[in-house]
Amino acid sequence: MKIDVITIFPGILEGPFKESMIKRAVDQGFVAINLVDLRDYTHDQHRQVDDYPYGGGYGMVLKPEPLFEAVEDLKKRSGPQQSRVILLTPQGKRFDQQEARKLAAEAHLIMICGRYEGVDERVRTGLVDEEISIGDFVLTGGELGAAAVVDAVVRLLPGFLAEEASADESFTEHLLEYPHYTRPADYRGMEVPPILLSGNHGEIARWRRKQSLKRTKERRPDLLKKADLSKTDQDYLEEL
Ligand code: 9D3
Repeated sequence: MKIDVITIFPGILEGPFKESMIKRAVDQGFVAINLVDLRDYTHDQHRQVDDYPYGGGYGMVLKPEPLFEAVEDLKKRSGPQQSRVILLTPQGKRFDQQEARKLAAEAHLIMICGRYEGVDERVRTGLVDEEISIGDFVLTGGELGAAAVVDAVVRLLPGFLAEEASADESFTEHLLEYPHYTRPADYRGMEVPPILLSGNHGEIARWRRKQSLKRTKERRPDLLKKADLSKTDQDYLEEL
């Protein structure tokens, strides 16, 4: 997979992609992540990427020409494979795991990070395939949105995550995690639940499932509607 991220602040994204899991995915060749400075696609002396809004009003708008030229150039460079162009914007569809799975199946993503008051409308209508928001809060630009989306997508690339981890994930999807413990068994009087020390793997699995269900009901009851629940699961939720 190839991911191009178009931004006027490539520095914001240099850190996130050069650490930990994403670095490993890049080093192992699962993905190539390319930070593209939008100013490299300007032609004027001031490398101007934004301008005043027609009709007046507050703030600046990203100009269409550098964005069109950048996307056209990146598509040409990536060759015959299909490219999906994504604009990170507060007006986009809320990003979720289902969307991450869809994007992980693409060969080439071009992500455009919005800034200022927004982008010229012709970019949305004539260049962008899909608009994504990462949630209902206000960021200063799309860069951290792009970082979140890239992170969620790259960990899903085939072969990257351990098989057992992804199998586990499909089983527990739409449920919150059970509590985790490691040594010591007693830390300042806070003890690990004895069941986890019992060695009884059947009992442990049942306890963990119940904890997941309980936690989800308490904190994210909205998720339970989507979860794949057995009769035993449903009986336990009734009991709570
Ligand atoms: C103060 C400007 N706002 C007027 C109502 C609109 C606005 C434009 C651009 C608000 C924020 C931004 C910058 N944010 C993003 O580009 C962004 C974002 C976000 O703010 N929240 C969640 N997801 C995303 S993805 C891109």
